[in-house]
Amino acid sequence: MSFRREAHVPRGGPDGGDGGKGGDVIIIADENVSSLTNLVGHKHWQGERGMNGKGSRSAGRDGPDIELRVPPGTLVKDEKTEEVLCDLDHHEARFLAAKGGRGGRGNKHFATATNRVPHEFERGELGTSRTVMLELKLIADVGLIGKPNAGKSTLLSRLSRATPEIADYPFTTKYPNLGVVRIGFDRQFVLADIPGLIEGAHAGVGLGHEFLRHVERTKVLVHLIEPIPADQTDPLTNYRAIREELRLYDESLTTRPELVAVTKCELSESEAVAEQLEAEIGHPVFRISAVTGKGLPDLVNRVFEVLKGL
Ligand SMILES: Nc1nc2c(ncn2[C@@H]2O[C@H](COP(=O)(O)OP(=O)(O)OP(=O)(O)O)[C@@H](O)[C@H]2O)c(=O)[nH]1
Ligand SMILES: [Mg+2]
Repeated sequence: MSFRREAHVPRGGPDGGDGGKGGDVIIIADENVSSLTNLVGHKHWQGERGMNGKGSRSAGRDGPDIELRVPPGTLVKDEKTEEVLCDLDHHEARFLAAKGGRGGRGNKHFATATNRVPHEFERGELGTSRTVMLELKLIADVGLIGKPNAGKSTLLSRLSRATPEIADYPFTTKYPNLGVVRIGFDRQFVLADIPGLIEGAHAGVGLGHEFLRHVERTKVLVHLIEPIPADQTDPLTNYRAIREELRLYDESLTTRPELVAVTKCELSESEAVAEQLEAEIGHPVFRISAVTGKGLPDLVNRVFEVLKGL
């Protein structure tokens, strides 16, 4: 509340300016951020307070907003109900996590014909506060799928700078790994190594169920088939089993573009397996070897073409 007081201006009238708005807390997806680690350890984020209004009709400055930058693919969930409040799925997507309070109005707003000396003014509102959970879902262009031990992690490590764990036993990979596959100077795609899928994965068996969610978010699938599985299973049966898991989990996954590759093709048995698969699915199957590097450029180029065509 303020009144204009100045020499030679009798009864200058009310001139209390408005208070500034409090700063918001905004969560923004930014493709230059690759993980949530920079938010770990810091639990409270508060927009700055707006400044008070002053005399001479001067309004208080708004408090600056706080912007939390997170990788695209971050889900904002309600802490209690775990309801998804926002899916920040693309660069620059924004979510207003907590709104700063509105500034109060100064007494100049309260002048009327009958009340020319208003002593009324408003106090600023309190801002809102909210507790949210941030969860990063990966967004890869291409997902590597297949039975455990098919050679998925090895392939990812050959094609990108990712360093997933590799071993000659099933279920080596417990969490998806991401790698950027570069072709020449200016073309690239993001490849995800997804933990091995087994029968019943759609219903939660093995590690599969949780990771079928990640498969769902990829645009192209590369299905790897091991020619001589250590568990003596039949490669063709394995191929069909994975396709069936995809179908049971989500029918729409069966129409997602899929490239099929027989791995470990430096082993002599692999050619017969590739031919059988081609007969079954009616289109060419890649023969690749992460050991010799054979077939890798062909596969990568084809993946890139399919992505470009989408
Ligand atoms: N001979 C040969 N062995 C390979 C090739 N690629 C992978 N392997 C071997 O196959 C085994 C399994 O490879 P991984 O890359 O761990 O298989 P994965 O599909 O990621 O397996 P999970 O993570 O358990 O699902 C390892 O012993 C690899 O060394 C290949 O091209 N030729
Ligand atoms: Mg693996």
